[in-house]
Amino acid sequence: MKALSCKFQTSAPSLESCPVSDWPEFAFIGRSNVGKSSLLNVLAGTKELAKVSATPGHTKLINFFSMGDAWSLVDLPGYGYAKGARSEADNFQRMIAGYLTGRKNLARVFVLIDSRHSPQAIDLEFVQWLLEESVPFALVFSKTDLVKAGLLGKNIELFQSKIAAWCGELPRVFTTSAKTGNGRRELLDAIAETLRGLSPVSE
Ligand SMILES: Nc1nc2c(ncn2[C@@H]2O[C@H](COP(=O)(O)OP(=O)(O)O)[C@@H](O)[C@H]2O)c(=O)[nH]1
Ligand SMILES: [Mg+2]
Repeated sequence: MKALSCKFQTSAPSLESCPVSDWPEFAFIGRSNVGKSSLLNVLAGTKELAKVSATPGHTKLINFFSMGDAWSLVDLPGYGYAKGARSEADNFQRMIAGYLTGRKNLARVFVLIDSRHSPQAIDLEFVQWLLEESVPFALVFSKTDLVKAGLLGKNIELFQSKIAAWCGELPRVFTTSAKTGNGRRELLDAIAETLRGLSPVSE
């Protein structure tokens, strides 16, 4: 896949205010600090993504970026920090759930998991919810440069064994490092593959 032009499109506080679009969307989510902004930068080959994503106000919104005038990369707010009032946390969940279950052109969700840790309850709960709602997703084990290959493999296996009972087929797994660029090609290839699968077949 050649270099793509990545442009910030817009931010939305709810499903209702998301832009009307036919472009397939690939959404990224994970707990705060998992390395989402860093990975999105590496994927897009730009600093713009992380800059927007880190701007106060934008961090709690759904941020849309156009990729090469063909698909969109969607940066969802990080889960896991239930700071603030209860009603604020509820609103936040509603926004994420609304987008993930209601967005017609959502092609796939990538759930980032910190590869240094054994399975965390909050990630497992989120993955269980995605499975219950039949939202198509893949797992992305991030920050692989910080973990030895043996432990990485063990943490992936542990995570898979925890979720196996909830799914017929295990979700696809990617490993990435924003530091070394590991996994960038595989993720972009998977996106390209999904896009090809979505395109109308021409005779
Ligand atoms: N060594 C290493 N550090 C990373 C990697 N990805 C992110 N970080 C660091 O982890 C911290 C959180 O990253 P960030 O991308 O802001 O996480 P976000 O909150 O999920 O957007 C920052 O200090 C990053 O420099 C990675 O792949 N390798
Ligand atoms: Mg971030």
